[in-house]
Amino acid sequence: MAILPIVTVPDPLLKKVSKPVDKVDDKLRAFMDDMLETMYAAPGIGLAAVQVGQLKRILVIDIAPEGEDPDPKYFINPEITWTSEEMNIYNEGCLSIPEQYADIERPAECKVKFIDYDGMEKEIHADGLLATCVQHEMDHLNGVVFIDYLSKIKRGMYVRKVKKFVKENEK
Ligand code: GNR
Ligand code: NI
Repeated sequence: MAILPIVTVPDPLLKKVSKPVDKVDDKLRAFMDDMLETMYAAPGIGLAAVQVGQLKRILVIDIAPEGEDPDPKYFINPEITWTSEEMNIYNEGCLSIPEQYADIERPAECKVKFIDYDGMEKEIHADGLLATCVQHEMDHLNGVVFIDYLSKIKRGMYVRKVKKFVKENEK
C-alpha cells in the first residue's frame, strides 16, 4: 500500500475527462487500495483517480463518521442513472482545493450504476452526504471541480488561495 501525492488546482489534469476501465484485475485493485489509503490519510470522504494523477473512471468513498467502523466503497465506471428533482445544498470541500469550501446545490438523491471491487455490476440509491459525494466525485471524472460552479471572480480567488496554501505547505 502507498499514499499517493494529490493533484491540486490549477493543474490541467483536473480538467480532463477520465477513461473507462476495461479490466478489473489485482493490479487495479492494488491501485484502488492505494487510493483508499491516500483518502484516509488526507483525510477525505471521497477520491477520484484523477486526483492522484490517473485518468481512470474510478472513485473511492467512505462517509462513515469518525470513530465508527470504516465503510469503504469502490466505484468503477460509475454512471448516474437517475437524479431526484429535490435539491440539496452542502458546504463542499475538495482535496484538490485544500482548505477551501463553498455551498453547492445538487440533486438530493441519485442512483448510480457501477462495477464493484470484485468486477460485479451493481446499482445503488444514494441520498444525504453519499449522494452529494458521489456527484462531486463523478464531476472529477468529467473534468469538473466544485469551483467551476462559482463565478469567474470567485473561482480566481479560490485558485489563488490554493496556490498560496500549496506553496506554504511545501516549505
Ligand atoms: O473529503 C471531501 N469532503 C467532501 C465534503 C463535501 C462534499 C464533497 C466532499 S468530497 C471531498 C474529497 C474530494 O475532494 N473528493 O474528490
Ligand atoms: Ni474533490
